[in-house]
Amino acid sequence: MTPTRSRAQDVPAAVAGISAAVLGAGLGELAAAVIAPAASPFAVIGGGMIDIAPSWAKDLAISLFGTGDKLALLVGIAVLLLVVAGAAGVVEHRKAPWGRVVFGALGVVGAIVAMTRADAGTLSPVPSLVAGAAAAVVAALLVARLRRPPVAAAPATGEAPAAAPADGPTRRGVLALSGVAVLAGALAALGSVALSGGARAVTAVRSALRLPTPVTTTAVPAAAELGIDGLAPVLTPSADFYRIDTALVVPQVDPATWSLRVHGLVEQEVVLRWDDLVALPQKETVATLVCVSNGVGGSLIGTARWLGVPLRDILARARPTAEADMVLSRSIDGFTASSPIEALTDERDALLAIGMNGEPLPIEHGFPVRMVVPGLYGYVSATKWVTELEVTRYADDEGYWTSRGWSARGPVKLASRIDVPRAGARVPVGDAVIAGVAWQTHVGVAGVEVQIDDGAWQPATLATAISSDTWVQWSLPWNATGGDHTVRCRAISADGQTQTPNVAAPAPDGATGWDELTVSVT
Ligand SMILES: Nc1nc2c(c(=O)[nH]1)N[C@H]1C(S)=C(S)[C@@H](COP(=O)(O)O)O[C@H]1N2
Ligand SMILES: [Mo]
Repeated sequence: MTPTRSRAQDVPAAVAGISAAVLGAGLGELAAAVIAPAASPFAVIGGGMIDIAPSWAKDLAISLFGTGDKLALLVGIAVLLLVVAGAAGVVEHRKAPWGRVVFGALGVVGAIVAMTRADAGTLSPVPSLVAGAAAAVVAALLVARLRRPPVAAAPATGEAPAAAPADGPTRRGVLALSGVAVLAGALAALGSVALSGGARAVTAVRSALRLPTPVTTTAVPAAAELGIDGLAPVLTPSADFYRIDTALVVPQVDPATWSLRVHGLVEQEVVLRWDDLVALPQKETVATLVCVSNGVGGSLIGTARWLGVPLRDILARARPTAEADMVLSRSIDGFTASSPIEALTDERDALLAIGMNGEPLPIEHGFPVRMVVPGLYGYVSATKWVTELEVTRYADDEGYWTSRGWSARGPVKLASRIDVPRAGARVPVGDAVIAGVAWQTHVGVAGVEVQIDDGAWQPATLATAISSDTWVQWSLPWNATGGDHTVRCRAISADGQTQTPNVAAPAPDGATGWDELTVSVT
């Protein structure tokens, strides 16, 4: 080992590797923003990781970070990348050109993943290749400088060059250049944000849209809202509506280019464009959407007004054949959901929705078109950014989550939640109220019972239900006595079932068990 490659230079070599990675990543994001927004290196690597991650890892991510799971993933990828980049810098210094090779290989892996994404185009590999190549070149240049003897110390004779002192001008020069690379990378990343033109264009199209007037609407009775402080409002504002999907970058779909293809086991293949869809008779309904990952007492549930065309009208045009028992809906980003065909063709308001709470669908909730099916968990029914309905059979195909171990059919289970008081709250002695929501969408809720400590189950008062497709609020007055109390609730469905106390995890087909909390009355 020559003295110039001593360990003393490991730190600047690692810094050089990290700054090369920052510059490469920034340039990769910038390239993506300009030529292929869906192929941002971070988005494709993260998307690939989401698709290959085992379900337990996803459950863990959702339980740890909730709807911040995607941000957590991106931060995790960034940290991992910086660690690998630091190591690659050291390797480049000790065993050139292997550090460069690591950066190049990362770029190639990103490019391959980008090409395998559902929304890949011809330019998809380019951003990752740009990132890898830029990082490799910058790392090589910076690390090579570390080996250069300081100009002033250049040997006059033919001896081996003297080692650069650990804090000599060479090291300082490399650190300064690394700083410049990091700054340039950060500027490129900022530029990529400013340039994400696709997102701005679709946002503008969405704001300019006028929704058609519905032919029928669902009334929301005033008595559906109990108006209790801390109780989830019966209609969830769009801004507060939970969001769950596998999309790291929200798909940007322009209605002008959107189309829906209905094919498979049908007598007549149908292609519907935006203008065709808005010309059809629209229905406005109110429905509760709930995620199969919603744990007991969880908040992955919301209720909205949805505007759209009944899916049975769309399917009727294609005339499914008798052997079909499933519709596999597909999103522009490759997500698929397997819905039982009867849930899309029976009397229920299963919608191909274009509106949410009186506005076009928010982009993250599926703009311009999504599905909403009362009675089924979102993962088997609520496809956002939907572009394809394939009429098929459960024996022949499966949805995104089914291939990852979740059940093929996902009817919503009977559940109830306590919103008031909050768990761990301090309640003053005297008149209090216990309140919450209960649901089994498309079945309906007939009652809710509350138990305090080991007392008798007491019937709560139900608010007026909007319909059997929505959750219902409930409340019970409580004369709170001093001390710690356990409060639990259970629902009774419109078909006479009592919510089971048996505890089940969300996987594979939805959580069960009673919601329970402890409050101290003082
Ligand atoms: N394209 C697409 N649609 C999707 C998903 C997805 O990952 N991608 N997730 C589904 C799941 S699991 C749920 S619970 C609902 C959530 O809809 P929301 O985000 O509008 O609340 O969307 C469904 N539709
Ligand atoms: Mo979900």
